[in-house]
Amino acid sequence: MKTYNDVKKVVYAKGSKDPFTYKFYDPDEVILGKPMREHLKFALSYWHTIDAEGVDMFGSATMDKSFGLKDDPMAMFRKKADFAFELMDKLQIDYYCFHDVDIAPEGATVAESIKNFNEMVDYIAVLQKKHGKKLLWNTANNFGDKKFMAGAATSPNADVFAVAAAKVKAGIDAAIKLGADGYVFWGGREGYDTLLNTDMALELDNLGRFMQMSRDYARAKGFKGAFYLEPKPKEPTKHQYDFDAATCMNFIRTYGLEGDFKLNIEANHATLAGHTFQHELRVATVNGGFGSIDANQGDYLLGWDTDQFPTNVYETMMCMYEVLKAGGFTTGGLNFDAKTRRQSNTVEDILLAYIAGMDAFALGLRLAVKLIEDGRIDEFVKDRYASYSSGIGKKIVEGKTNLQELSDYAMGLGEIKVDSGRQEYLEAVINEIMFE
Ligand code: XUL
Ligand code: CO
Repeated sequence: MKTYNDVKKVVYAKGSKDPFTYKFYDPDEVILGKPMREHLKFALSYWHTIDAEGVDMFGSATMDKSFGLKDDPMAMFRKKADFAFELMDKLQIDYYCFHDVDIAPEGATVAESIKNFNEMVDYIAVLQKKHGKKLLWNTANNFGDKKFMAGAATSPNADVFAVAAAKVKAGIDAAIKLGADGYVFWGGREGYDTLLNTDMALELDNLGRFMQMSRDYARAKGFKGAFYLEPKPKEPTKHQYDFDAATCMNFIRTYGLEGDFKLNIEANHATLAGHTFQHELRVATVNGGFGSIDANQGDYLLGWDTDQFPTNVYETMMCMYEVLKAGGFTTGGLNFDAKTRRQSNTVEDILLAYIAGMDAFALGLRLAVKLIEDGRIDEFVKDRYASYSSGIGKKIVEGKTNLQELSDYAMGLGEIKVDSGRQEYLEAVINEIMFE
């Protein structure tokens, strides 16, 4: 097999046996009037790709991403940034995403950390321009440090709330400087482990205030991008306030954040919440919250967030079906919130993992288009609700009837026959589309 250095650029080569080629992703191929790269808007996740070294609960690092520069953290993070942009070039990835702590070393104080962060933002701004890349979104890691053990905006300690605010302010300043399309809030420890020590009402209101202040600051400074809440039901806290898409939409409305806030839906978070990925995307769309996606997959036999590269084509197809139905991405995209397995510990594995994920989504897009063009599924759903297009059904959806009229109408009905849902037939249609 080739080595990392042998691979200059991963290109589309249908049918090739070279592992370092795309078999389904042809970035400039136009599908439904748009190049694939614009449909898919792939992003590299800095934390998994550039920083994570394979540490797990039971064992130490299996990869070394320090470039031999552990003694000079700023130099190390500059090298990491060079590596990130080199990887994006090789993989033809146009976007990237990061947390503040992913791109710069933390200092002894908050002020020192933010100084390091700002310095690295300037460094990345130059690279971004040179390589022609864009920041899909950034965010603050307000969950890793021990001061965040009881939450950030939902911490019982107001000083922690202030530190979290300072980090988000610096992140928004960076988003503006780098021209980010979005800014993400994932409430890593915004939740609780036991209600015995928790004032839920105050915590939720504080979280709402935190989002309002962030939005107001960003808009006043001219940030035009989208804000996203990223739902996740648990891990690290037992119960997170951003549980799932429906819960987040309720939060957005309760605190008057509509219009500014949408959702960043992650596949593995959906399944942790007991939903399918497709369900979470549909809930986001029907509530006006479709925004961006963290592309990965979990393991149905494991109960945690394994953040695997997505290779399940059924899932990527149904995801892209939802994306197309939602009108495609505007500010959002597909961020690979995914890491190579602990045993896939070479630099070549990073390329192979992205290739696998990108090809799975390219295939998903091609199949979703086929599904839509085939039309049988959409037609079936349309017919299934035909009773709402005329007569009493039409009156119901147009709000032109009432309980009395409906009752009078129902009294005149004889036996009612509800048509078959035809689930098995529809599932067979999907197999036909996928494998014919
Ligand atoms: C954690 C997770 C985060 C967010 C950003 O499960 O998904 O990486 O995407 O903080
Ligand atoms: Co995520």
